[in-house]
Amino acid sequence: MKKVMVLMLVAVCLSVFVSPASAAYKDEYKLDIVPSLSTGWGMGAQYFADLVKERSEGKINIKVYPNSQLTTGKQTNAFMLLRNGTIDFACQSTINYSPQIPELNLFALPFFIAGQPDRYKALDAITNGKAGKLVAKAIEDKGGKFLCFGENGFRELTNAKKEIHSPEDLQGLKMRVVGSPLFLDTFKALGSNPIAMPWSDTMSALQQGVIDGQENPINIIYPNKVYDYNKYITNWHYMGDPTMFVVNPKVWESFTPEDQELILKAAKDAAAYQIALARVGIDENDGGKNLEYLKSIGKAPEITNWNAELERVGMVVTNLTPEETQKFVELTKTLVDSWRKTIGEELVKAAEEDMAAVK
Ligand code: X2X
Repeated sequence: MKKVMVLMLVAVCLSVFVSPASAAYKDEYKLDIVPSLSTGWGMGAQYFADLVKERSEGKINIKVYPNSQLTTGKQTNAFMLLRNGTIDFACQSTINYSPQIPELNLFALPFFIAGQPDRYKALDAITNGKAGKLVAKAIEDKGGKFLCFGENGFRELTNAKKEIHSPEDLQGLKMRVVGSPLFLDTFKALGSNPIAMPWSDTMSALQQGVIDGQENPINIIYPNKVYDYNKYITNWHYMGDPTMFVVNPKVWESFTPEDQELILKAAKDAAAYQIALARVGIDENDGGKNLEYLKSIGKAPEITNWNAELERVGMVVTNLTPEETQKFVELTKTLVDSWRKTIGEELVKAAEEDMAAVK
């Protein structure tokens, strides 16, 4: 009799644990992003959440928390919070995870990708190539489930004081950068006065004149109306800034294989959208393919020529000549060499090979 009772108890316990995984799904999964929902980054993240909800028929509900709400403004702590489960999902910039995952500094090496004949082809070669696999592995080794790369965009320079054509023009300017050491090194090497600051404080710092300028992709600059305080933009494309769709590994394991597949597919679709948004009207060599793609998914953008639009809202747009760019490259060469070691020779070499293969 006692044995039967024990067996029955075991059966009851098991039924609780072995019940369909979906029963254990959370009511809401929190997804972390740094900027607002009106940026290309934010729109891509929201599209991901929408696709997952729609395709899972409401079973998986991801909520996008913009403006670094989940990290209370401390965007460079974001990976730790994903790892410890405070954050379930993220669409994050490699820059913000780089303090914990040094390999991610690869993308921020100044002029490493921009120095290639076609910077977009070069970036794709890395994210889809050997280097991209090594980066994904570095994230997984540190405790994040990697899904795919999206895109924030190539980062450009804005300021309130003057047109920047050369490092001399940057001398002494107070430039806001992300709190990641490579950015401080780069902006010091160029002769400016870099100030590390979260994005959430940047617009008010620009407004108050605490800083003269900042660097970000046009996709962040425009929706935040940086042009209200910074009249000048220099398109120097000095680093490519991919985003990464990632999940807390325990959360990932809690999904059925079918739902994992659904989520991965949605992340890839959302990433394709985010990448096209980061490039349309900016990539001068895309032959119209980004616009075509956005039209094909019913998401044609309003603005298809960004330089013209930035001028329309009052900015002075400076496009550097190759000779002008070269001066910035020369001043950052030594730091690129020293950062190669921090990032890892194997990874940097893999990226160079990936890029060389598409030249
Ligand atoms: O802080 C920034 O500059 C931003 C919004 O681009 C990132 O999160 C890397």
